[in-house]
Amino acid sequence: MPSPQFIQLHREDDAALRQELAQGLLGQPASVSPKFLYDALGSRLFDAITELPEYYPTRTERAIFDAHAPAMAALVGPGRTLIDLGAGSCEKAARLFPVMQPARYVAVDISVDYLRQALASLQRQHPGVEMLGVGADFSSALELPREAGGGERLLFYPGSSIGNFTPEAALRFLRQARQEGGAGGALLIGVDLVKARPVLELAYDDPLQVTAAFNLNLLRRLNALLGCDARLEDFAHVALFNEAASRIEMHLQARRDLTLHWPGGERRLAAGERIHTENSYKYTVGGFDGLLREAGFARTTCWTDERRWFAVFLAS
Ligand code: AVJ
Repeated sequence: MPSPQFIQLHREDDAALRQELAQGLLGQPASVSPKFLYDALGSRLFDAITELPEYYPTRTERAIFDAHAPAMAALVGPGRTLIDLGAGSCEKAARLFPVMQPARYVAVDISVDYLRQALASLQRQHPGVEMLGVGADFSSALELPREAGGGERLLFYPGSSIGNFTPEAALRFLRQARQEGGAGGALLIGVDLVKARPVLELAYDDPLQVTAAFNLNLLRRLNALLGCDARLEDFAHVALFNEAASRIEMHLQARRDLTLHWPGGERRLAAGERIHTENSYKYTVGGFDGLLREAGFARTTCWTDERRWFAVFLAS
């Protein structure tokens, strides 16, 4: 019985994380990186978000894969090294295995610990596929370890995670993806599309308030990591579609004048002032196709759902 291998690349230490958090809080406007949303509780809250009727991206993307995976596989061909960026539970990639028939599976996520269980059970179901778990943060730079191996690579980046990048950073990321793919490499990527404001805003401000809890959880992380004294009841969840920038923005808005304190610093917030916590960019099919070409991909194919709410691109 083969068993998956694991490696953890350089991990940011606590001092660096504290420094990053303090710098964000002192910014104008104050901000906290969305990467801090995903501790154990935050990851569970995100999983709950994907079950909400208002949060359409996950199920729309799944329907696109269910309908078109055979066509995608026909273009990609079997025997690839499938590199899953932000693998989490590995569930999305696992659904592609029967039709894509990869020779190797490399699951990358921030924490290698999160990958151990998922990969071990996936290995039992697919003993013929070589598996590797990589702990790495590719939010600033996409660099795969040598152990990821050669062979024809298929980079898999579902879920519209690319939406967290500014378009400039997204272009940089896509260029790196093209380089990491090498000659004959391909990228399979999910992208959320521009649509009517009420649909977008409800997806990020649901009536059950799960997204509000997901956002407010950042304050618990600030308190735990930075030793901050934020009170969750002092903040309101705000999600709005910034049409000019084509992005959903999430903020934590102060309900009253207050001051956040932490060892070595403080930040005053007036009532109504916000901490910017996330951007989720929305693309048009033409706009994202242009970005892929600018990044050096010569061939692109795109599949969408009937309402054209979400798109999956295959680029090579
Ligand atoms: C995981 C970045 C794709 O932007 O839709 C969901 C995160 N934030 N609800 C997204 C998120 C609020 C999600 N991504």
